[in-house]
Amino acid sequence: MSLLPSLSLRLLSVITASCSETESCENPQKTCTVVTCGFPGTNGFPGKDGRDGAKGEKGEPGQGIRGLQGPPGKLGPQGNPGPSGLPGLVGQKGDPGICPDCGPGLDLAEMKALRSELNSIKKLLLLSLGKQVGNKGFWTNGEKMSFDQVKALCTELQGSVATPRNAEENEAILAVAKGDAFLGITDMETEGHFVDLTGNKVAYLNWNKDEPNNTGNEDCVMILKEEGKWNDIGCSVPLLAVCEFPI
Ligand code: MFB
Ligand code: CA
Repeated sequence: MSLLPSLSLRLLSVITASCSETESCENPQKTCTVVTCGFPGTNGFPGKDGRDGAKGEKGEPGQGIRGLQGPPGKLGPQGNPGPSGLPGLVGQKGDPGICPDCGPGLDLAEMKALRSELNSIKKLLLLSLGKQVGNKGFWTNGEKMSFDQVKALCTELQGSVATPRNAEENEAILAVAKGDAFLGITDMETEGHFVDLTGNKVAYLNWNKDEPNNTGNEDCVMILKEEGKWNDIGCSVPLLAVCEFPI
């Protein structure tokens, strides 16, 4: 069936009267346009699908039945060790030790007697090998070593590096050492501020002429064998060890 007749009915007919070639179209009365409309056409064919629209808002959670709980997942990696626990309670007192060769333990009186005997032996050794001034004994092993080694030796023997508090003690140290020896005095903490090994400023000083001069950074103190005068000296210079002990 031709579409032409319906189309011709529906076609817009536009009749445009226009001026003849001999007349000017400048005169608006001479031209006009007439438009008549036909009946609306039928819907055309569906167009091609449009592009996807913008993503919509998130919907409300579904009202469906909650699924059953799945099986437990696989075992995770081992965690880090936790913090140490609180210290336990003090245990009960143990039974007295058993020493097959020991006699019965020493009682207090026996302990005191033993300590007194030990002190006597110490005093005897010091007097025979060293010098006593007041309640102090001075002793040397006759070996030269660094200042740190002298400190370690005297500490191990439960004494300390010889530190003269007066001229009499200074003379006794010189008599024991019979050579250049370290004293228990340094200015390691504060240059020029000489203190004993407990950090207390020393009151008695016996510097040699033009000493201390800190030649090449001297933080230790030696007693000079000639007159027992003092010189500041490097702590690693090997000098005689002299220890002092309470008597
Ligand atoms: C200096 C003394 C220094 C060294 C050096 C050999 O005295 O101050 O500590 O002992 O002699 C001149
Ligand atoms: Ca010096």
